[in-house]
Amino acid sequence: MANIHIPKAWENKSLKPTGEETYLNRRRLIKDLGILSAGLLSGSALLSCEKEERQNPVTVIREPNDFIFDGMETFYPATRNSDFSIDRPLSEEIDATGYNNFYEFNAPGDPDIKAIHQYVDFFDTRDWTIEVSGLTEMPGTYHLGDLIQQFGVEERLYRHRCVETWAMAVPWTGFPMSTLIDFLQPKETATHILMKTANRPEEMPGISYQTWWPWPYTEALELGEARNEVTFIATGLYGKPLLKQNGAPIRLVVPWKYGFKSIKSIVSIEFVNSQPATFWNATVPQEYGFVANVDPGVPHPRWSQASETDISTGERRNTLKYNGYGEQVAHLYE
Ligand SMILES: Nc1nc2c(c(=O)[nH]1)N[C@H]1C(S)=C(S)[C@@H](COP(=O)(O)O)O[C@H]1N2
Ligand SMILES: [Mo]
Repeated sequence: MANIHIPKAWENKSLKPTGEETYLNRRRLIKDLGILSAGLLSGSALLSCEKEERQNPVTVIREPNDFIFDGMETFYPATRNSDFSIDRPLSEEIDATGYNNFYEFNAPGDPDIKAIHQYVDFFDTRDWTIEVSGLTEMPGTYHLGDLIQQFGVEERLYRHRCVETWAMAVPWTGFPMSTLIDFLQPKETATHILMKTANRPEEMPGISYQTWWPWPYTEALELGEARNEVTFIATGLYGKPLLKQNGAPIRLVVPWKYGFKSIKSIVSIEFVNSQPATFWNATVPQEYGFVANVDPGVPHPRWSQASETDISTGERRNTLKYNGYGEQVAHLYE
């Protein structure tokens, strides 16, 4: 491997555009949703600060994932757990994998920050490990393959609601977070679980130019929330290992909270004894609370949260309190 220059994602101009039609459809959808993404955070103003001439390769990546461990493919597709079905049709796979939010891969000069799949090629998800530390009986470095082999995986259908008001419904594959927590045996003094995303400017173009954000991306849950039956660790989507734009190879899924809580590409887990600082909450606390439960009755300071737009159908529908998971989670907040 020595002496091989690996070009950064934004240096690679040789990729050929494919999937133009999908791209055009998506552009139309994005236009419909335009006001939302344009208004996302003060970041949109900052985004224009460094413009760079580049051709965007237009690809929707649906190829198999990078190697994670021998035999990974035998875990997909997984058996569906019928306790977690939903009231609405699933989003199209091409929309859930082509319309994303992942700030680490926002690219300089790209006005369309949803087409994350264009910038993920150099993100290396092979041989993934997770470092576990803090108030736990089981600190150490765990190989993702070992965790999947130990816990097994199942499929669950979940709604997803982004704080920017777009929404989808998708089949995740993975294991309950409670299974992982039971295995890691937090000490009695632990109150929260803190997670961090990979911080690799060489592979993630968004990190190297958005220097104003407090990388790495971090998120946290109170332990009762983390142990709730709904809280899921996803390693797959649509019956296949996760694609990079969706947070490969392992991410959190907390569907009763706004999407930013569902941290992607997790490299570390720490058990702590107080509410930790998290990426969006620390940066823009007046707009992004720590708890961040989906609530149509509580508007974002800059827009209503009463309704949402489906990324596949463009349908506008009313947002449900706790995104429809009240039966399972409301007791946590009483
Ligand atoms: N590390 C990291 N995780 C992240 C984000 C991010 O920018 N970085 N975006 C969040 C937001 S705002 C949403 S809505 C979801 C989007 O997940 P999806 O792209 O798989 O739909 O990922 C969340 N997880
Ligand atoms: Mo989001």
